[in-house]
Amino acid sequence: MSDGFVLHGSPHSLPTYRVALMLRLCGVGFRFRYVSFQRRMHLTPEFRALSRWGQVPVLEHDGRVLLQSAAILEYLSETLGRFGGSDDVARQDIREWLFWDADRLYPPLYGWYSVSLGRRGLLPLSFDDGVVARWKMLGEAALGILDAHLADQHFLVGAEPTIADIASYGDIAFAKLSGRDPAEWPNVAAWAARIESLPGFAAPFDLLAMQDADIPA
Ligand SMILES: N[C@@H](CCC(=O)N[C@@H](CS)C(=O)NCC(=O)O)C(=O)O
Repeated sequence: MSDGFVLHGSPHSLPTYRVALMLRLCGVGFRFRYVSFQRRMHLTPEFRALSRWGQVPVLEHDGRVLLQSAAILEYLSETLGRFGGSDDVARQDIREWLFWDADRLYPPLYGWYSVSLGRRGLLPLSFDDGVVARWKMLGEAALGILDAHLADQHFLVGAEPTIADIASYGDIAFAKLSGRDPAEWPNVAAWAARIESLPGFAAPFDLLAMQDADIPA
């Protein structure tokens, strides 16, 4: 049962995972359409007609084509009435965390995953030592900020989980897949465990595989 949602992406794609996790935590099934980077499926005219920047994730719903994982999370929270924050002040805070994530946390942590994909030979990726060192420094600095914020908060905004948590949790899940232990940032590790205990939670490769699938609610 797809509930009318079609998600195009890859299990190796952190932003794809965010959207899949949101759907899963909302108890919504979806059709998954695997886009293989190795087979360069993201460059085909068919895919470019869907995704103006040739990027995943793409979510199709109700005749609409939605891009950019954070914007998709906002769309889903409005459409499904979940994880959107309790009032306007909370919604503004959530948006600020989403933009901070896109600016400071996601880029270096996804860099860590790209380095690990290259080292494992899963994609033809290699990076200068200077770039790797900069991602390490920026990622650790951003995790330090997250850890300080979470010292006296159970979730990023307010007392309940929101799409800000789901977006940033995706970064932590992929940092783990890159071999980094969030225990280095104890408040981040405790927060990640709270998200992992939400009903319906699934880790990236438990949720998505490298093939098309109907993912049940
Ligand atoms: N800011 C975007 C990032 C999307 C993104 O970087 N997607 C990558 C895979 S994770 C992609 O499609 N890369 C292919 C390309 O850029 O050519 C989002 O959050 O959706």
